Amino acid sequence: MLHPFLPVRFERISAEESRERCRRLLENFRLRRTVREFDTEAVPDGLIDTAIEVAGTAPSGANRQPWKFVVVRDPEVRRRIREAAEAEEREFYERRATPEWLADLAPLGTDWRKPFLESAPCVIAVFRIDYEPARLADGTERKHKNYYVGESVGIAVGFLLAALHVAGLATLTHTPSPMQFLREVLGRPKHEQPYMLIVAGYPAAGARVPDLTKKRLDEIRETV
Ligand code: IYR
Repeated sequence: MLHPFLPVRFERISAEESRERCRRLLENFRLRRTVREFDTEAVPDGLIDTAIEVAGTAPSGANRQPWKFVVVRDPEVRRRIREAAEAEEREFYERRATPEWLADLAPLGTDWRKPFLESAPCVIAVFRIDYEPARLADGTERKHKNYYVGESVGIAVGFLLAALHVAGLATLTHTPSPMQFLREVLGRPKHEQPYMLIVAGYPAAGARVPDLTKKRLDEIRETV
């Protein structure tokens, strides 16, 4: 069934205003850094929910919105997530990672220790939903498939990181691998698969970040 259609709400701005807004956004986004040392200071009330609402505006395959954002506040649950993540990460750094992978990570100074999973004020576990369980009229279970789930959830997480940055928070994307334990620890149903952990808060006093550069425009853009 076709949706009712509405006139698009669209603000038309001048070319100069367009360029100016985009330049400002670039300047602001150049300041976004992945932070790995967080202060324990709480984030403002309501902010995380609004940022998740921003993420929820992302486009998705057939508008199926195949995501779930679990805000983890319970300190005991945080402790269990840290414990399980560090166990996997230890395996990764000490056994699973290839020498090339470890060499690529070496400049970032990361290791298996993930204290921020307990100490940062905010941890959001993002789940992808590849299908929704549904029930047919005769009571039998079926799976209602979602589309382009990786792309859709990636865009939503991008929106979330952008919202948290614009809101003045530092963020970290963390993908302990494998991360099935998140489903169990957070009691999520089995059609929700762990996608990523997002840590957010304020940098710890004296927090430092590696002196990274991004590729220049002429390295990432081709014109035909
Ligand atoms: N998941 C590990 C390792 C790691 C992998 C990549 I690729 C990074 O860009 C950073 C870390 C960890 O979180 O330490």
